[in-house]
Amino acid sequence: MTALFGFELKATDGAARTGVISTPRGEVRTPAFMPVGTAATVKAMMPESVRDTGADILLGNTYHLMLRPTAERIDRLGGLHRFMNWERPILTDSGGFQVMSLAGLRKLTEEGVTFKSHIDGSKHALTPERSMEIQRLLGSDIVMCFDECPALPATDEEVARAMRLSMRWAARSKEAFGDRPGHALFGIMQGGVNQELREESAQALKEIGFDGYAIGGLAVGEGQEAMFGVLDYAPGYLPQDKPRYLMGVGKPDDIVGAVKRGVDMMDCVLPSRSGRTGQVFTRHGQLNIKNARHQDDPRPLDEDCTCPACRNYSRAYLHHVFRSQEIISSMLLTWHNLHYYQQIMDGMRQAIAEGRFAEWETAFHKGREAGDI
Ligand code: PRF
Ligand code: ZN
Repeated sequence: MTALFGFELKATDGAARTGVISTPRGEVRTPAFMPVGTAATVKAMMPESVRDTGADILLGNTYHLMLRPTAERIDRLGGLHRFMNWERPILTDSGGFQVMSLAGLRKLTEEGVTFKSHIDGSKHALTPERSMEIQRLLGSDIVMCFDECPALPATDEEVARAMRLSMRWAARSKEAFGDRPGHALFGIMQGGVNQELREESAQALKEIGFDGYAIGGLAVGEGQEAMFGVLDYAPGYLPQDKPRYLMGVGKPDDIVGAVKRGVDMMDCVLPSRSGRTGQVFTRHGQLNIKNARHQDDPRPLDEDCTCPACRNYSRAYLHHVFRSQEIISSMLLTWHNLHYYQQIMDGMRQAIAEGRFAEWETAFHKGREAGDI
């Protein structure tokens, strides 16, 4: 029988890897960037447009969808893929991280977490078992373990306690997930910036055994240098033959640095959220379209970009629609940012396959030297 879920490593270049994740809903080329579709939509984008930017997979959120419209309703309507008209793979986060960052009045116990909805204040509970059930009802292709990501600043004791709780929850997540051919369950490493705790966490996850392994607990305020410090060793604690997913990262240079250190998948709201606040990422650097210096500028955001915003519109137009709070502003800027992120991923995949990642990285940094453009 052919494997319903699999990962094939195609090439490595230093620690960087390129490969393909296979699922019944299609392939995911790695390194992969997953646009965030929190509330069953990548905000301001049609799903077919998201696909046109080059995305193979989206991220959805247990926390948001369980509150509204509820997992049971999505299940009755045929699952998340049909509900949001995205038939390709979907990875869902497990909810714990969003509870800690968004919900009101939280209470954490060995069993799980109870909290109040940020939408209407209603009371809810999440446990590893309930998170697995919700992600099953959604029809998620890649399910994440239920974990606790401690908020910074945290002591080593606090980070160790959260990591060990997350490892017990990982075992319960695996038990509750059961055997679901065609669906994958990823473990999540915790341990902050402490190398011993990271190693202990990786060991615990490998003993349980997962289809892929995430690195959680980073990009929570420790800074890029500290994050890269952890990524210098953490991917090496994880199995070579399984995908590695760095959660919630990041800026373009974070993504490139993570791939260089052996990460295969990432997600971040930055390209889509920035599109709505006027922040634009290009190969030549960043700009904010609301800045007055764009108001008479007939040039596109990026002369070399093939996205619809760059092919058909001037900076002057984009400045105007942003200032006028026209909906097309969010649409065009989000499209451009997602397209740029996918271009970075494509460039890295090709460079790794051809053994020229270092040269690609040098050119990437050189292109951005101008800073604000
Ligand atoms: N755990 C989960 N989701 C996450 C994180 C985590 O540690 C992070 C940390 N950057 C983002 N999203 N479950
Ligand atoms: Zn563009």
